[in-house]
Formats: sequence, structure tokens, C-alpha cells
Amino acid sequence: MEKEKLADIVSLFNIEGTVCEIKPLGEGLINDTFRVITAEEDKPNYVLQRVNHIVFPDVDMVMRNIQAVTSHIRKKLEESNTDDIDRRVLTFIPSKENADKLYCVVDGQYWRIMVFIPNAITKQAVNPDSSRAAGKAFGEFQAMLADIPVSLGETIKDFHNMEFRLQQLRDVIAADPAGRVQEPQVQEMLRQIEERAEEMCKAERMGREGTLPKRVCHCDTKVNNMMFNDKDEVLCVIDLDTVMPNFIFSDYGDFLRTGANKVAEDFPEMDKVEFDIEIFKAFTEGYLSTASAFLLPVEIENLPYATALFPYMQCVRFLWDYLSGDKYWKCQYPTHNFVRANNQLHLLLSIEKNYPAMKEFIAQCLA
Ligand code: GN1
Ligand code: MG
Repeated sequence: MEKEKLADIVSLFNIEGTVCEIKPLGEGLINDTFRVITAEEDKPNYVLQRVNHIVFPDVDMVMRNIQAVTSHIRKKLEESNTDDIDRRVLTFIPSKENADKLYCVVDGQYWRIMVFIPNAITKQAVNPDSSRAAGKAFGEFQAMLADIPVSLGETIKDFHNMEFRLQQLRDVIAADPAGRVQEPQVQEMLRQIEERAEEMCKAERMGREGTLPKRVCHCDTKVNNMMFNDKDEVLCVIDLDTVMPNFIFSDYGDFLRTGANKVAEDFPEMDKVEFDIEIFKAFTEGYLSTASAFLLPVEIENLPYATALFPYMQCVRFLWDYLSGDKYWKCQYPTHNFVRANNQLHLLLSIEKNYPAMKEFIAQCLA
């Protein structure tokens, strides 16, 4: 997109300083992100983003959630006299036209702008130390939001609902639009999925019975969704589009799905896919240090289940997209989605072998 067009969009927001440069930032697959640099030394720089409104159909809801979450966290940090608050929570800038609105619509596209956090970095991979810090930070994030006074909207309906994800898969199997259902390796994977389906849907059942609460969760807890300072401490959690009420399993399980796989989620050599118990231990220790105070016994008991649930769910989602003809995730080659699904299935198999070790470690943390 041309520089002048981007500058025009920036000018719709109430920012401080004179814009002197706008350039692409990061490599996100969902939103488009730019860095906006201002001329004055004493004025902040900014991050401009176009929100993908196909993935997030109700951008107004996304931004109302974000406003509620960031202002609540800011209030908590002020109450506890935390220093450097502007680097510990994101600040979105209102539009000039409406001080209550944190986005603008231009030619049917949704744009927002936030303050760029200086001297902070994101990480792509984790070691035990950054996993422990991540666990602590996501636990703190959930703890700070435990008493948020408004109820948040569900920005992607049934996003982490296992029953819904299985139904989506069964629907695409019945329709078979890409003619891939009869492939023998697909049939074998479906057998493994169905074998576990009932057990994997237990969160939804407990939710209906009223024994498992939903809390405000981040719902995209990959390690690259947090900013670190130069001492390897977590400054703040970013990428808040999917913040919504969910079982806490979402944040715990999805971090481990990405952080504790010894290879990337699309690595094609299945014998290299392995669950890294050291990452599990560090993350769990960090998470329980900040979350055990508010977690119910049923939530803690089911952390090993949550660890298995997310690779399982992602296997179902990748296979669904493969059978749909690759409409959701970008693919680099024809079987890419199947490889991803298979990778997640192998991660699940490796996790299942670690159930006793996971349980023992959790008990040890609480003792
Ligand atoms: C998508 O684009 P990214 O990496 O933030 C997806 C996640 C999946 C992930 C798998 C809105 O996340 O739920 O776990 O791909 N986000 C959405 O790579 O569907
Ligand atoms: Mg993301």
C-alpha cells in the first residue's frame, strides 16, 4: 500500500508528533502491521494495523474487548504502583472523529493504531527460562482480568470449542469437497481422532454441567505474543484480538502446543516431533506461581488434559482445512495441511506418554 494512503489513515487518529516514516513491521499472517515513526525525540512512535475482518467479523466487538482489557490492566498496574506502566500495557489511540472509538474504517478496511513500546523485543523460540517467564506472565494476565467489570464478547464464535471443531470436521467428511476423504492416511488419522473424541470433549461437558468456569483468556498464547525487555523479563502481553471468555485450558494448552514441540508445527519428519517435558515443567511452574491462587482444583487437575487437547484440536482443524481444499491456512505445497495435522497428532501421541510425568510434576509444584 502506498505511503501517502497510510499517512492519510494515520492522520485520522489523535496521535502526537509529526509522522516522518511508515514501514512494514513483523510477519503476521492475519493482520497487516506497520511501524509509524515520528520526527520529535520526545514523542512516541506508533504501530498501525489493518485488522483482518474476514477472520474477525465483528471488529467493533474486538476493539471494545481490547479497550475493556487494556484499561482494566492499566488500572491494576496503577493501583499496585508499578513503574513504567506505558511499557506494560498497550495503549490504543482514539480516532479524531470519536474519542470513544479506537478504530477507523477506510474503504471497507478496519484500521487501528497503538503506541510502539520502546526497547522491547519479541521472541520466536523458547528455552526453559523464557517459558517460565511466559507462564508467569499469562497467569498474571488472567489474574488481573479475573475481576474485569464488563462481560467480553466472543470475537470468533466457538473458537476453542472442541465439539464444534469435531462437528466441522464431520460435516466436511460428509461433503468431501476436495475428494480427499478416502485417502488411506486420512482414514487412519480419522480413526485416531474418533478414538479420542469423547474424552477430548470433556471440557464442554463440564462447562454445561456448571463445574468448569470460563474466565477471560488470551486465546493465542504463542511466545511471540509477548514483549520482553533486555533482561529477559516479560513486559507485556500483546495481540489481544482473541481475548475472550474461555476455559483456562486455552492459554495453558496452546502455549505448550507451540512452545513444547521440539520442531515447528509443520515439520514433516514425524519421528522428530516430540514433547519437550523441560519446557512443560518450566512453563507450568511459572503459570502456577501466579495462577494457582485463583484456579479451582478441577482446573489444575485437568492441566495434563489441556496439554493434550490443543494438539488434538489443531490436528482436527488442520485436517478439516485439508479436506475442505485448503481455504483457511496458507499452504506452500498440496499436502501442507495434512503434514501439519499429522505433526500435531504425533505431538499428541508423545504427550500421552508423558501423562504420569506431568501429573507428578504438577503435584510437586503445589506441595
Ligand atoms: C492461527 O495466525 P496465527 O498463528 O496467530 C489460528 C490459531 C492456530 C494457528 C495455528 C484466528 O494463528 O488458532 O492455532 O493459526 N488463529 C486463528 O498455526 O484462527
Ligand atoms: Mg496472532
